[in-house]
Amino acid sequence: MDKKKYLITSALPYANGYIHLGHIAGAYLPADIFVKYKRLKKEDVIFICGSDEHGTAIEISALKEKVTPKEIIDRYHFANKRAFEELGIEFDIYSRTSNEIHHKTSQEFFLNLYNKNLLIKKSEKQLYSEKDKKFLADRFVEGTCPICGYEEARGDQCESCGSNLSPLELINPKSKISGDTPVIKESINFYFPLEKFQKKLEDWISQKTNWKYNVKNYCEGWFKTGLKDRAITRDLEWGVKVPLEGYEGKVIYVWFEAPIGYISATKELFIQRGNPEKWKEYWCDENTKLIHFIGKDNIVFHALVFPAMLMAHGEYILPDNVPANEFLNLEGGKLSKSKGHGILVKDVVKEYNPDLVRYVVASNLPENKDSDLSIDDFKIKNNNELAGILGNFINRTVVFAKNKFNNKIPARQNNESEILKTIKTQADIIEKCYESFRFRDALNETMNIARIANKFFNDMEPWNVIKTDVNKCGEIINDCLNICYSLAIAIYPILPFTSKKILKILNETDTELDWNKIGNINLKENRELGENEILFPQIENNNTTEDKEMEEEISITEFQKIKIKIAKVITCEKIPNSKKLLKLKIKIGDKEKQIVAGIAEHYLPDELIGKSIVVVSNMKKTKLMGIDSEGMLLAAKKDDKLVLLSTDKPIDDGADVN
Ligand code: B3M
Ligand code: ZN
Repeated sequence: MDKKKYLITSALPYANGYIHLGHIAGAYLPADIFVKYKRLKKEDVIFICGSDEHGTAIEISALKEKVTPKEIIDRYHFANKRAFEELGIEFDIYSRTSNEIHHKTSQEFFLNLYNKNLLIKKSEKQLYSEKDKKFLADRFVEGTCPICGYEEARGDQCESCGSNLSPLELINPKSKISGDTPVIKESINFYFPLEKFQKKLEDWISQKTNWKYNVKNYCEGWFKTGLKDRAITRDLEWGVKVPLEGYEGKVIYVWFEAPIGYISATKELFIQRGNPEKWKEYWCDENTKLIHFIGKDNIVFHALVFPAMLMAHGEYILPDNVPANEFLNLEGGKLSKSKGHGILVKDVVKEYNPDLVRYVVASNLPENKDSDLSIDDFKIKNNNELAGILGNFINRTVVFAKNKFNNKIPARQNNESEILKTIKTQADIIEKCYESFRFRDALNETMNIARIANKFFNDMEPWNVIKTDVNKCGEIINDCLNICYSLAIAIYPILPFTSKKILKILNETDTELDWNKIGNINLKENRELGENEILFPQIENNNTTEDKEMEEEISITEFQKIKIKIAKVITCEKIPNSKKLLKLKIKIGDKEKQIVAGIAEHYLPDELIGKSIVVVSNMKKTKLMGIDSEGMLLAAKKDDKLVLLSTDKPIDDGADVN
């Protein structure tokens, strides 16, 4: 039999908002932890994600901001891609559903079902605006609620009385685009025959003995009510066009094409890797386990609708598991971007070590029920657990080796170690947690390695043993250092950045970690250790943003110390291995200087050559990535936007800015 493969997906976030910790807890961190664990187990695994860039929500955001949908999706796609990276979430690909390959793949999928006569055509009355020249989808109309009389009810729902509505029920409907009064017009749309698949789905899910209770239970609820056919095309502009003549002005419904995005992204990944046919080894091979990580609001699409689509298509595997999570609440209220009180990833990583963020979220994962995250958790978990237990063990071991064994790994007499055997058993326990998607338990059992290790250190009293038996003490410290290495492996799925730091402290050059080495004697004797580092500095108080925004006032003399001048860019180039930095040669009057600036994500080198910019010219020389920088350029920054300051009329370089 071929080796098992894993195809892991995380829900494709809509590219109309920033990723927050509620998203991370639902679909991204658990998936990343699982993938990292599988990579340590040397399994064949690919991890797929990308932006979901269609749907009315995106069109509405564009309308509100008076920009094109393209502008919206570009803004959030790149911002979210970066946020995931900053949190150490490593997809093999973070694609986008606006890519051509996705449009093609979705259209092929649609045609496959159409050609098998599986799709149902239905003509329905809809609101049409002559002025906007389009049918108005639910969210594009507003009118008076027929139930409560609220005047700004949406086409799908009245926000005042909560009633579900259809656009045709609204009294005095108006287009949200132009205010035009729409007329009723017939339109033909396609339906997917979900009802027909109920029996097949029920049989399939009944065999899934390892699915989470909440997911199965939810599906059973749907079966009880009875599955209904679903419209899979819409009268909209923005989206994947219906690939049939006579259906111009219609797109495939976003929830039909978005999950196909998992397939398109896999295709794209292997095109990038120069092996364009290899995606089939994942999608068309029964040895592949397809696992969808999602939040509970997406269960119906991943556990019922998409599997039914895959059954109808016939050439693809079905999901092996859909380990959906519940919701993560923040201080009692739901962490949702629509309510606007979530903690955004892009902000939280500026405040805290990304591993602390991963740890706090992982220990609060809403695996079986909604869970609650409190802001105090960052401080408490950092100080009491990460610093107090994990950091403490690494630090006391390394400091002991440094002070008493010349910063070297002391020799051992004996190749058996009881304590390492205990650690190995602990690894087996953690493995079972991962295999059954119990990540909170996995975290706790991982921390138990550090707890066991601290107890060992206390019980063995190396500080006393050294007085009478240096060799025995060396053996204890050798055990402890090997536990540090085991910890670097065991924590990697949850705390990848800290894992790397531990390897550096141990001066371990073999960074290719292997889960099966946990509890082994891995470290070479007598080798020198690296430099110690405090892994989790204590957090004293959670600074509130208000504190930070308090501006300190300065005097004119203080301001005059800063020399700001106009400079001309002579040359500009990227700095190898740096995403952010550009190296510029600038001319300020008769002086030339070199500066390094963190603007590579916003400007191409060629764009800058010849430009006049504003710089602080009397900065102390400093080094960035080993390169001298003798000044600082001025730029304005808000959220993810950065623009260079310039003058409104040309002026010679060297001019003073006061
Ligand atoms: N974009 C919904 C969401 O972000 C949707 C998921 C698509 S997964 C194929 O919650
Ligand atoms: Zn109402």
